[in-house]
Amino acid sequence: MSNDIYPSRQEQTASLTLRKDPVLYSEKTENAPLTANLLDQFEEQGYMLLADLFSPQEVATFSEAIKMLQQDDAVRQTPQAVTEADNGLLRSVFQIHQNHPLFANVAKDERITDIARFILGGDIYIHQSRLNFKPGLKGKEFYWHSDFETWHVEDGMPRMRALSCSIFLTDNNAKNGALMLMPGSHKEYLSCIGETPKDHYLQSLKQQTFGIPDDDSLHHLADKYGIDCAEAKAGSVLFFDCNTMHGSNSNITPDPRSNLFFVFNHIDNKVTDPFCTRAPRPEFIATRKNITAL
Ligand code: 6CS
Ligand code: FE
Repeated sequence: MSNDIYPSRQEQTASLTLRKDPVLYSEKTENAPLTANLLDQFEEQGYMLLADLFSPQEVATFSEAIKMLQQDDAVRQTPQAVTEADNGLLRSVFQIHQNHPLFANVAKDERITDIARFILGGDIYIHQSRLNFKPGLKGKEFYWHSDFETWHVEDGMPRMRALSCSIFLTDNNAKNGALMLMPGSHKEYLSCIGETPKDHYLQSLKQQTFGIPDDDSLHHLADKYGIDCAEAKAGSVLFFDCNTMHGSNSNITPDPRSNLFFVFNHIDNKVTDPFCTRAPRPEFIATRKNITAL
């Protein structure tokens, strides 16, 4: 691919190269919406966890809304819904910032957008939004990956200037499948082996088998950076860089784990043609047409 500074899924061997983009796109001044300590954390580890950003009342409202979605058979029939391969339970619902008034408002909430704008250094829009459900006893894992690798290859996101904001709708802990992250892994780019299959998203959003790191590279990264677990109460918010290596275990505890995700991308980093030979993924997974700055 021409002009591809982050090639992946093109070779038979994996390669680890240095990140070519900043992590923090603003100066750490006194006017920053976060303390220098938190900004350092984000820059060095590739994530930060902010406890109790949303109140218990707000979390209760969100929980009511997700219960309705989970109980609604019509939701499961929409293209935006991703169900588990084996039990048909709802795994994710995409594009909720467009299709759900309550969550559309959360997407614009300045408690999160001010932070995203600061880290990414200017105007932002939503590249992707989704709810991820991991119901008690039945919730399935998300295998290790860098989001940027997928967004670059399959969506055509040119540079690392995006981040995920995960709002915890239930308590997240090591037992119920909280997100695990490798602190510092965002500073290196790991290319993956193998080509992208046609209509890959129909499979990958249920269980990803292409665009995942090879075993040797994961051993290497885990030895080098270690693995942290984002444990916090409902209402807390995890911000993580688009290239931080992360994944999560299944949930065999009785307690559900539900999280709301917004992916903010800088307005100058809009997606182009994908960096693979496949057609772009649908708008409900990767915003291409409906780009409005928040
Ligand atoms: O393919 C994607 O865009 C998504 N897949 C994963 C496993 N994480 C990020 C994103 O939702
Ligand atoms: Fe991810």
